[in-house]
Amino acid sequence: MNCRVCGEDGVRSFLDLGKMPLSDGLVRPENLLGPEPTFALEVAFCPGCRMVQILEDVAQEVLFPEDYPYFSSFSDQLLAHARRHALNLIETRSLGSDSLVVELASNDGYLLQNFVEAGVPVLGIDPAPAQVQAANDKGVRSICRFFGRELAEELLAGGTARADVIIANNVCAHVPDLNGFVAGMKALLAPDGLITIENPYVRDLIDHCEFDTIYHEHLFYHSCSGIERLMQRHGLHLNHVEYFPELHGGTLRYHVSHAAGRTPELEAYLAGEVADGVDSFRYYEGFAKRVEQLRGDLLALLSGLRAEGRTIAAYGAAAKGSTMLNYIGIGRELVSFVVDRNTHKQGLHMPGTHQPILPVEALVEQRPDYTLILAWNFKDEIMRQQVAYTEAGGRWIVPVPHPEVVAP
Ligand code: DWN
Ligand code: ZN
Repeated sequence: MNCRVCGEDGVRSFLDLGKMPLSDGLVRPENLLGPEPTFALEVAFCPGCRMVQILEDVAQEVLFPEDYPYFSSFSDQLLAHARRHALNLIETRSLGSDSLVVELASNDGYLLQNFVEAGVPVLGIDPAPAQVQAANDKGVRSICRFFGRELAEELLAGGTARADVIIANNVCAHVPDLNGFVAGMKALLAPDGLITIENPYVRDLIDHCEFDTIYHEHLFYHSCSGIERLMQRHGLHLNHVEYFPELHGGTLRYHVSHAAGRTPELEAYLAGEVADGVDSFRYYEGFAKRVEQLRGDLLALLSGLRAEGRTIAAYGAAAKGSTMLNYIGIGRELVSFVVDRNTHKQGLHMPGTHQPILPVEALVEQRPDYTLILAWNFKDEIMRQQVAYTEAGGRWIVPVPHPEVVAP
């Protein structure tokens, strides 16, 4: 296959998860017996531009349907992280009433609301109607569109000013035409503007065996080496990088602008990736074996508990949770239900394995002996919330980097 970014044909596969259902394709009760589409899920490395990417294409309209269930505001940790970023940008970029901040994949206004509060004009862009409605309801001006070169040109032609700040969190993994997306950012960015891009760090995915973060929504898995080449391709420059180990299993925030220049932090990350081979295939080639080991270990742990007559539930109807349940083969005979705080997900069923998604209160009401944390990236926030469950004798299982029962 040719690389999605640079077009070279040297792309090399390093993990094949087989045919998987769509991770956010939660199933309505009335559809449980109906057909459920599955798609090949295989991930590869491009030696040309260093981009890690999946090989299968699923139409954006299928991945992000009208009832796309993900709302960012259901995580306190994420809301706090977003607020810190917004307040820091307002101060360091001297943003005010004559500025413009644009967020791509702005979801329900979870981040832009902080700029609105400070009187800084914003524009949110997101293709999910319910999330855009929720954003506008809270006073965050948002439009329901997929972003790309065309929309950038349309906005500029329609009189939108070039943006002082463009924020793109957890979206540069999701866009098939990544080149068009970056070209759109370049066109929309003011001459002295700043782009900040946040994505889970592919190095953490490999180092901590976070294979479940691989699903069809995530076409790309980013590194400094890949992002720098991608930006150079469009006449932009990667200038700086920040690391957030607690966010989504390890997240990098990339700082990009029209101006050249690298901070010492970025130099260190780039040098580290070369020194450890993150920019070459050898870093990825042993990963499949480690995923198989995790699969065996988790199945043995869960099956052993069930053989002892223990009951097991799961926490977090996360997209990664679907990959975990379906790839490991965790059916309802092992894990009977999943709880989630997101009211849009409650009453639906997990893709493929079909566990019902219940309100979080079910943990205390039904008191499963163990609960597998599928949203392990928020495990501390979740365990802090659910003290009543552990005080009643409940125990947590965390699946990555190694499946284990963790003390509360
Ligand atoms: O790119 C993406 C990644 C970064 O985040 C998108 N695919 C959306 C999302 O993927 P995900 O669905 O795997 O993400 P989360 O945010 O890890 O999912 C957490 C789930 O857990 C959500 O359904 C909300 C739920 N939750 C909860 O029930 N109680 C979360 C928290 C923090 C809680 O306290
Ligand atoms: Zn490439």
